[in-house]
Amino acid sequence: MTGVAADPYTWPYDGDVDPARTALVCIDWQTDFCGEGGYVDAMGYDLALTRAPLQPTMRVLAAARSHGMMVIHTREGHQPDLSDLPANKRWRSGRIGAEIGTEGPCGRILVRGEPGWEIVPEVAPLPGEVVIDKPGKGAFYATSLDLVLRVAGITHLLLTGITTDVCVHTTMREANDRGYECLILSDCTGATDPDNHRAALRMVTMQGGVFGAVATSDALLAAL
Ligand code: C5J
Repeated sequence: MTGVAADPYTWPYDGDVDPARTALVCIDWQTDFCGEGGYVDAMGYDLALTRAPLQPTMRVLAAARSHGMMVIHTREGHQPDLSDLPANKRWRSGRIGAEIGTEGPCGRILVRGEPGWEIVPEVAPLPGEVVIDKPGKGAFYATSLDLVLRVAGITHLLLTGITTDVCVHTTMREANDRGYECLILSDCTGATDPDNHRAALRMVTMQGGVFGAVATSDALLAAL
């Protein structure tokens, strides 16, 4: 195994990819973000943008599993009584016609246990893989993710998921502040706006890699 050809440096900063210390994090691959009748669909965004990264993510997921890497899945969603839904988040979703907690074609929008909240079958968790349920955008806030990673000896993270500029970016920033060495996979992430996707990736590369580095799935697979 070698380092990954990435921007702005060969990742990771400290040598080669070590599968024992690296986890693949699959962020919010839920019907609500990439499926018909889900939250993103209800808001009127183009599902092709959030579905395009699915195929490359499937390849990376298979490779990570075959190398024995830890795989973490996350889901954004709220308790059925909406007790963990901030009033401003609810109000904002309502003003774009997709109020969290209301009924849609895939059940109640962004509510735990509803069909729309489930991870899509293409990248569904296998038994034994960790699934983190989060009420917010970042996967570290109000979850046990940091503890789970530290107990497993994980220091390096590979990030895939949707959306690049929201939950993936927030999680990458949270992880970076906690000292995790992060690589975001450019074709395994997608946003509801292509310019925001590009900008989010570019932000990572500033200041010598302010949040980590960016690579394609091909570059990662070549290194593995
Ligand atoms: C959003 C997410 N975009 N998973 N959530 O609200 O990025």
